[in-house]
Amino acid sequence: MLIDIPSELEAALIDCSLPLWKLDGAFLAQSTMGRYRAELKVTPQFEETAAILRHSLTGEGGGYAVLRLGNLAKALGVDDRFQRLATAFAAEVAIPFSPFPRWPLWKDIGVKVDKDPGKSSGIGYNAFHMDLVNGTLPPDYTTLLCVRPDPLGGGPSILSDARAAVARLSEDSRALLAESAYHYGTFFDLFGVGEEYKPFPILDGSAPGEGFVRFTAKMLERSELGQAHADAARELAAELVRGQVSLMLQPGDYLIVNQRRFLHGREALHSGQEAVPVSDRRLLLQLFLRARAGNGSAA
Ligand SMILES: O=C(O)CCC(=O)C(=O)O
Ligand SMILES: [Fe+2]
Repeated sequence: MLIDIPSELEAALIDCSLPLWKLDGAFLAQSTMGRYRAELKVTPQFEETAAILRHSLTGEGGGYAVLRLGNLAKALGVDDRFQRLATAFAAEVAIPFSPFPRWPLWKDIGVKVDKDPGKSSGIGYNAFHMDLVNGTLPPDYTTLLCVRPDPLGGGPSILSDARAAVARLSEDSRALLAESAYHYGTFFDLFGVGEEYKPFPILDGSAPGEGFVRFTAKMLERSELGQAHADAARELAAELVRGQVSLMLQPGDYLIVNQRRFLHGREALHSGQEAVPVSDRRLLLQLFLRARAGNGSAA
């Protein structure tokens, strides 16, 4: 769902200046969230906009949202003040945190022509996945703030309803996906996402909206899997593609994905990235969110 910021709210947000944020370990400090909330709740239509955002992420049939902050990005530039506003909107959904202790709260995803093309910051097709898939407690939300789209016009984001894709599979395939037969990637030096989960089941029997469809199509190429389990995972990957929506993030667009409902990925960037100066290439900023206690898994 695309969410526009009402123009009176935009005007008020351009005038308001949020303080620097503080971290409490890996998490955005409670004091910062309180301060941001106090500053923003008095702006016109902020509460309504935040409620629409939460509903589009956790309401019936929901699971992702694009908050269109492009006018704010234009007015403020995409540096600190703008990032504080995006952080404040994120904090209306759940608690911002960084699983990577050595990196700042927001992590750059640029474009690297020599990286594995199918991984984060690579130039190729980034297949359907959830972020931090191999932690026992992946982030409830992953969020991507678009600073610059691909100047050559490639790289639309792709999203797919994971439960809906699973529901279209045969019972036999679902039974295979429920076995602890899957693994992906390495796990070290991570905060706030539990322990390494290896091997893991893709389906854990949890109710819709709880638990995760713990999946990354990247494991089809990069992990050794048994034949039958790999085939079932390939069927799921195909169903995710069948059900996908794709959208091109514009400057200032803020994509928020409820990882308990939707999986995400990205189509390949346009060919010819080598010729684009690094400072002109596509740039996203990534932030993860943990649902507040008591909100259970849903919000
Ligand atoms: O580049 C993108 O749009 C998506 C990147 C992504 O999903 C990731 O780095 O986890
Ligand atoms: Fe991702």
